[in-house]
Parts: sequence; structure tokens; C-alpha cells
Amino acid sequence: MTFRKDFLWGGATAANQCEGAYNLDGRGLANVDLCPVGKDREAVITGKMKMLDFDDDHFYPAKNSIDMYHRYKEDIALFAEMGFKVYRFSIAWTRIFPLGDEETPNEEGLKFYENLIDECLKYGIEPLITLVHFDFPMHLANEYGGWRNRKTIEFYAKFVRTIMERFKGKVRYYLNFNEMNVLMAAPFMGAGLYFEEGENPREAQYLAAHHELVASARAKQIAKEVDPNIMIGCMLAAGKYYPATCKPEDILAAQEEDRNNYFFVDVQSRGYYPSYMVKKLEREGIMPEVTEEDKKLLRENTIDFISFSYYTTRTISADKNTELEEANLIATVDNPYLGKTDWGWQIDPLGFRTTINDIYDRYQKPLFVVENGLGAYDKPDENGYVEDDYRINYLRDHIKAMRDAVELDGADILGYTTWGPIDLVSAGTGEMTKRYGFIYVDRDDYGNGTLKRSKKKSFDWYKKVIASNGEDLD
Ligand code: P53
Repeated sequence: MTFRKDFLWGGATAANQCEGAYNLDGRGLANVDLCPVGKDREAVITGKMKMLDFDDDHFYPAKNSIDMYHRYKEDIALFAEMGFKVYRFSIAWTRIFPLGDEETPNEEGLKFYENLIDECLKYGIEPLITLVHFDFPMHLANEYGGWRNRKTIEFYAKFVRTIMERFKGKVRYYLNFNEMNVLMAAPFMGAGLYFEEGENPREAQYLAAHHELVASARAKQIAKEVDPNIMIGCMLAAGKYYPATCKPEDILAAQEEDRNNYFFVDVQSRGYYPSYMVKKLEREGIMPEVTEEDKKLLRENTIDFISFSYYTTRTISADKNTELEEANLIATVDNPYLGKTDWGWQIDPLGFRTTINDIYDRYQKPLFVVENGLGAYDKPDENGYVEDDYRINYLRDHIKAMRDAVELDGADILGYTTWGPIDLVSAGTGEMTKRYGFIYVDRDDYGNGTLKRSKKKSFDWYKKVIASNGEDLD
């Protein structure tokens, strides 16, 4: 058998993209609540347009999302029916600390996640918790300047300690932050950062990143104190960069883009800043202050495994005049060898294998693929059934590539969770109609629909994949 006997198959969601109930049971306002669907979303999530409160001109899909807050039992029962071994979900920081700087946590928030975890355990599903999946309390953003402010590290540490102590013995796998590198492309959605007049955004972003990196070391330190059985991983929005040609300048450009992403993992896995990034930030005059205490914390608290999302590779040219296309918030040169999704993301299963190999070569730590999948338009019949062979094909090709990375290249992979096993709100666009699920949810981009759940064709397919531990992909 190719995959480990205890390989963790499952699916992954994020609180703000599925829970809804944004103002119930004491939950506070978060950056992710304020990202509207439609034409202004990009300006808001990138921090170019300030959205500090709801207004009447926009629709905010995270407010209600797919209402998993009230339907998690039904949804987890469906995951269990597919045979999930693991369910990756995130905790909404503002359910636990609604403002972010309180002394005591909100019991109703803790209770909600306790019930959710117990529901998973009831079916033998291992919970994999993302401590922060993009969300950030708006009170901390407005009053403290968010992750720019060193104090945020201790607010995060308190949140982490609260969670780990409360769920001790029930939860073994944690991720400190979802896709820390998205903070560079989408600073408001990724980290609650918006900019002041005259501020150098890159300086603020790298300062915020430094504080998040120190915070993730704190999370590991707390895990060791609370429960040595905890395994904590970092999380990278992965996907290799290809050079547009074999021209050496293009190779160098691709290497630099890869490093911009690997930087976050380098620090968390090796315990210190890589020299290429120190040089670059010093050259720009924006190297954040790294204290002796930071250095010690980073060195002594490296992560246990490396998790990442993989959707696509990207291509880069050193020639600044090359035409770019935008996909996944990040510009890329068109790769003529690859097909594209309905949203223009390039489809590259072999790139998944190369990406896995790159990461494993670089770090030599166990890997966990915590997101992969196809966002597509679905056309349900009158019973909500969808013939989603395109999704099955995408996943099959990617699982095959992952199998090759294990069988032929020897990568050590702990598990695989598809993104959005149940349809949910898209992070990039805010749309509901960009669907990833095995389970269809009756809701459109503007909140119309019954929220009824129904199985797609891929539901039974994935069930078979899991039952055969990835051997039967037909
Ligand atoms: P959507 C950008 C680049 C790579 C991954 O994305 C990204 C993003 C932000 O869109 O996000 C991850 O929903 C993220 C999930 C997200 C998923 O990819 O835009 O961790 O929250 O939903 C898919 O199609």
C-alpha cells in the first residue's frame, strides 16, 4: 500500500466561510466579516479600500455563509458517511475573544467548538484545528494597528493557550496560521491590515509577518507546556513557480518568487531568518526589529510538520513587459501546457508532485496536504444532485500525483484534506457559486436559497477513495 496505514483523509473548511452566525452568542466583529462579494472585494481584501463597518451598498457573504453554526451535526454526519478520518476546521478568534484583548474568554464560543469537536470524535474523526484562518478581531485592528503591534503576539498567545487547555486530550493536530504568505497578497483579509496615508505597505506587511512568526513560535511553546502530544504545523499557500523560459534571468526570477513564499516556512521550520530575506529587507530598509528574545523563541520552537494548500503552479518571466493574468490574487504568466478552471486557475497535477518534492527536499519534515480541489460552477438537477465528473477528474489526477510523490519519490505525507468538502463561500471572490464540495448547498452569491444539503456524484467517489486508502481512484 502506498499511503500510510493511518493516512488522514478528509476535508477542510474555515470558520468565516461556512459558519455564519457572525453576531450570535457574543461573537465579535472580524476582518473577514467585512469582505463583500462583488467588484469592491479585491480592493477591500488587499487593504486598498477601507471597510471598517457594514454598509448598505454591499452584500457580506460571511455574515450567514452556509450556517454551519446551526447545521454542523448534519454536515459532520455526511463527512462521516464519506468515511472522513480527519476534519480540518478553524476557530473564529472573535467567538473566543470577541474584542481580542479581554481577560476572560467567551464561554459560549468555547462551548460551540467543544460540541463540534465532540461530534467529530463521536464518529472517530480526528479534528485538525487551524487556530487562525485569516480572521482577526476588528477591535485589535482599529485600536492597536493589528499585527503591526507587538502586543498582538500576546493576545494571540492567550487565545492559543485557552484553546489548547480547553481541548486537551481531544485535539492532537493544530495549524498556527492559515497561509501566512497570503498576508502579502491580501493584507486585510489575510491579517486585518489596512494602511495609513504615507505608510510603506511592504514595511507594515513584513513587520506584521515578523510578529506572526514570533506568535507561531509562542504557539509551539504553549503546546509543549500544555500537552506534549500536540503536533503543530505551519501552513503555506504552496505551488511552485516555473520560469517562463530557460533563460537564466527567468530561472532567477522563479527562484526569488519561491523564496518569497518559502521564507515563512524557513523561519518556522529552521528557527531563524534565511539570509536571502535579511539581505533583501535590509536593502529595502524595512527589516523588522528582531530582538534577542525573538531569536531565542524562534530557535527553540520550530514546527513539527509542514502543511500546505495546493491549487496551481505559477509562471514568471524576468521580462517586465510580459503579459500577466490574474489567478488566485496573484499574477501569473500564461502556461500554454496547462488547462484552466472556470476561474482561470491553471490545472497542474504534475506540479503538485514537484511542489511536494520541493517542500520535502527543503525541510525533511512530515507533510500534510490540507487543501486541494476544484472551484467550479455546478448545475444541480431538481433533487440537488450534481454530475461533477470534472471535479472527480481533477481530484483523481491530483491524488495520483501525490501517490507518485510518496511511492516514487519517497515523500512522507500524513494526510490529505480537500478544500470545501461542502460548498462554502469563496475566500478570493466571496462567491457561493465557486463550488468545491462533494455536498451541494442551495445558496447563491447573494444569500438566496434554502441552504439544503445534497450529495453530488463526487460524494460516493471520494468515499471509495478513502475506503481503499487511495488505491481505488476510478
Ligand atoms: P477560493 C489565495 C491564494 C492561494 C490560496 O480559494 C488562497 C487564496 C485566497 O483565495 O486561499 C485558500 O475560495 C484559502 C481558503 C480558500 C481556498 O484557498 O478563493 O486557505 O480559505 O477558500 C480557495 O477559491
